[in-house]
Amino acid sequence: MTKEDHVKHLLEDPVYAIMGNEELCLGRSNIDVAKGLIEAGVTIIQYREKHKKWRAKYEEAKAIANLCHEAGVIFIMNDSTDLAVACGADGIHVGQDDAPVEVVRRLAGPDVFIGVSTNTVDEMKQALADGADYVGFGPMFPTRSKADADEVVSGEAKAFALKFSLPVVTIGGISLDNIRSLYDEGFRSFAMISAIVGKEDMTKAVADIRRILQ
Ligand code: TZP
Ligand code: MG
Repeated sequence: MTKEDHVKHLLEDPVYAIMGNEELCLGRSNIDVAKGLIEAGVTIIQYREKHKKWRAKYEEAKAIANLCHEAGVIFIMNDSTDLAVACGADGIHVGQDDAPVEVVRRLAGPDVFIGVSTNTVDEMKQALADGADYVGFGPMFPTRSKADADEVVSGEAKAFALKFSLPVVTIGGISLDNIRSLYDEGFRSFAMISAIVGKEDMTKAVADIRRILQ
């Protein structure tokens, strides 16, 4: 699949699973979580590990990237361009304090898609101007999975996001109880940590999410 196919897929499959750190995954290892997500039919997986050393992240992310690619699943690396390139990630997701899109593009080349975390209208406009391929947008609701999360997005930013020209992946506090309301507002892509990898039965969690979006 090309970069364009990958980005298109973000809007075709609403479920974007983020792995979180292992403590958000009920003690399961990242590898086991990735296997479980693939078994659950998730097709977009982001590796987001804030605590381990580079070598440990590299070893497990490389293994997870291989599992994803064997299964035809899109693999996205959070934060680190070097890890993304080293593991053959399809996409890289950077925050406002990570490497700028232009630098990520220069290091990773033209075939990798780049997502940027945004919270405001200005950040979305900047991501577009910088050449991002999609934006993460949130938090939509309060979240306990990210200690330094921004304020919940404003109504103005939401209205802008719904008309934005780049794919918008919503994030932050999304659960079975509120995902349908976002869908009904017009959002089509939902990144989740606790609602998926924080559940004992990830297959059921993903199936429940898909059912509620039908
Ligand atoms: N970025 C903004 S909110 C958030 C991240 C990584 C945490 C999302 O986790 P959850 O458990 O889906 O609220
Ligand atoms: Mg980051």
